[in-house]
Amino acid sequence: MLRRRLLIALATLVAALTLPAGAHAAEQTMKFRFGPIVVTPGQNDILFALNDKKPQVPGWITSFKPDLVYKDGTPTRTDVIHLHHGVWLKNNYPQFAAGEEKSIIDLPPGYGWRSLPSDRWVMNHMIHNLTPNPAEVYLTYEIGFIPDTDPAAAGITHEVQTKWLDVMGLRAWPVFDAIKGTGGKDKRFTYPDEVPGYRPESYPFNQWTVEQDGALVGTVGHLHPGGLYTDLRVTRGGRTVTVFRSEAKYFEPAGAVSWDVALTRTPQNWRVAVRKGDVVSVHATYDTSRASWYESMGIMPLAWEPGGQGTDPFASQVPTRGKVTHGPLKENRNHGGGPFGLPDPRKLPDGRALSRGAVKVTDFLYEQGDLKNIGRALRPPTIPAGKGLTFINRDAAKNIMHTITACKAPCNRETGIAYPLADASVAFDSGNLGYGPAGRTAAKNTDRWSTPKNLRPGTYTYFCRVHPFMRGSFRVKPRQ
Ligand SMILES: [Cu+2]
Repeated sequence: MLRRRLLIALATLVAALTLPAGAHAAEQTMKFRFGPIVVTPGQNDILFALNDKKPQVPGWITSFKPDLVYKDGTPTRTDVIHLHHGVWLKNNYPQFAAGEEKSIIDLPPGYGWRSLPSDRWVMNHMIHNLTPNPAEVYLTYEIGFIPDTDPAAAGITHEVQTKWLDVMGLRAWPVFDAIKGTGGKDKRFTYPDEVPGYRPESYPFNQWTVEQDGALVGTVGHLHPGGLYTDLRVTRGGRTVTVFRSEAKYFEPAGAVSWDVALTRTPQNWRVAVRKGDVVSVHATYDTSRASWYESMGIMPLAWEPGGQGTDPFASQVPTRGKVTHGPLKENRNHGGGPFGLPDPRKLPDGRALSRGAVKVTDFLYEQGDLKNIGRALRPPTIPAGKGLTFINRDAAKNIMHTITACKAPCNRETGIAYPLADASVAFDSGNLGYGPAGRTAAKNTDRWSTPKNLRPGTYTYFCRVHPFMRGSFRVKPRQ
């Protein structure tokens, strides 16, 4: 009798060791491909489309791994076409998201997102084509999935939901600018904390007031180049603690200036207990010592378990640091910045005087002062100090946007993911000149822009943020 009991106990122990409760031992990897998506050269719109590429039986999603590829499965080079962002919406709320950092999400054992065939999925994407050539691409994603019919489904005892935390709130185009030199002495600009006049009580967009007791189960940040980290904080009764910092670890040799980066995610044992009435907030910090970062983002989607258990962050320390979700990616290897053979515009003679008139932008070329022009059109057009130089984007009629963005002279080196940068000592930026659907676009909804009138005499170099191979210059002359 005793021997039999011992055997049962041993057998139970062995079972427990080989198949811990809730392990994802039985999960299937489901691969989905959304597309083809035709990306036009100036495309900078946010597109929404119904998405039936999802599990077709009831079950649990335990992990998510995104990518952006051509038809043959090769990832698109980041300096050619990049995934500005993709958001997988479920029943009108974001469930998963990805940017060019391509973070991999993986829930702890025993946790899952519920997935039902009746769920309505919508794909929201913004894919950025940095060249004048249209292309067809696909968004791919691998989902770890346990169908209800699998005995392992019984091991999922914690249902999580996604809670979207964005420094700008939930909106289609949640961006802010981090301008070179702002952010105090350390030249690190934190949004929204360092926005002049910021007060938490009058800026609710980056906050979530918890509706019921529960546990935060996991998160990873989303930042753009220049981003250093996103912080997740919990405020209760006037006290605030940071419960996680998702750090951008740059593989990029030039530092915090490109998409060659991975972000850290929460450790698998991270559980933060929050109470009804707690305020959870997200904050994004960018390095402004080297360049300006226009249209930046700061997002921290949370896996959240209503009613779940965790560590009270006001009573004991929770781990605030984690590990990156992947290593360097091959598609990021074209860094740019090498010699390229374009002229140094500071050494060119004056071009046309343009105190009246404008520089037209046609077929991806700045008509006066483009570094790829030949003859007189290559020379920097001039304006007298006190005047602005007007640019008109003629390509806007073809739904192609361009920008005029200051970069440090000579701004004539090879294009790559880390070059050119908006790194001029005098920063200016036109925004995206062109037209787009209201509220779902980066467009300024105008085709023209003038440079600031207070530029000192000298030669100014600029590039197009949408198509970084586009470079130009102009010259401010002293008043006679
Ligand atoms: Cu452009």
